[in-house]
Amino acid sequence: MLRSSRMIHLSIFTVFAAAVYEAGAQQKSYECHRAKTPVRVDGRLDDRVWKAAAWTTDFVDIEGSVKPIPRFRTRAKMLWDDEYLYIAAELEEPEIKATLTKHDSVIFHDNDFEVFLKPGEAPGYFEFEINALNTGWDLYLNKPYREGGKADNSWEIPGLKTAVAIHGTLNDSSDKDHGWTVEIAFPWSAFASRLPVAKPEVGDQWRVNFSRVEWKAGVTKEDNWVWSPQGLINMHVPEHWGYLRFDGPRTVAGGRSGRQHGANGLQ
Ligand SMILES: [Ca+2]
Ligand SMILES: [Ca+2]
Ligand SMILES: [Ca+2]
Repeated sequence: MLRSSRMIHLSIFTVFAAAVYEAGAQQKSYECHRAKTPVRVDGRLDDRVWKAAAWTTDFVDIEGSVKPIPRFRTRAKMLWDDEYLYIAAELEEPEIKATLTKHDSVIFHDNDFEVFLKPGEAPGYFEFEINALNTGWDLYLNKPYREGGKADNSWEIPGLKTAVAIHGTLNDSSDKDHGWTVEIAFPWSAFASRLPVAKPEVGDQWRVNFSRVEWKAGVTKEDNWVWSPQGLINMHVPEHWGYLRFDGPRTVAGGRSGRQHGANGLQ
């Protein structure tokens, strides 16, 4: 009895989520090129190899186009090589703030940047959150919460490299900041303690999404801005994430050498 009512509940949720999703969302995809040189993980996005990588589209509200465009611009880039999956993020922010300094804190209690990665068909996936103090929270979900999944904070990433650059002043509201930039290098060995994940090959495809939690003074509910809109206020629906497509090195064709994607950003 209990079990069937729970299943009905789940199927209602699924139908509801699908309907909302159709109304507000459109999945994104990103061609992730092999990096010709390693990324220097210092938080600054001025590496030559980043300049040749495309920006994602600007982040939108988690519910999609049914909600207003976010107040501040957020976008990301990805690269990969034999050692790492590299992620760069740029978060426009007039007042950069962060308080949490303990690893595996609930980082979204601060303004944050979040990465969600699902490497294969197995239901498990990985989440990483970071704040402007470069404090990280790595966790594994064996399946989505709505299916009874549990957060496993004991997932750790030996060899992880992260850095944040502050373009302005941190925790000083007397001025107006430009924003913060993030670099993350996930070693391919990061996932093996939970799922049999191998280094990808050209042509492989993972699911990925990025989220930014932004708090506004005097408002108790946070904003959630994401790359690939979820269609509902829930990041834990991996089937709504975007696609990460692993490609070879970026080739220059038709005299498009040095072509820039998007306006110059925070470096
Ligand atoms: Ca750098
Ligand atoms: Ca952890
Ligand atoms: Ca400031």
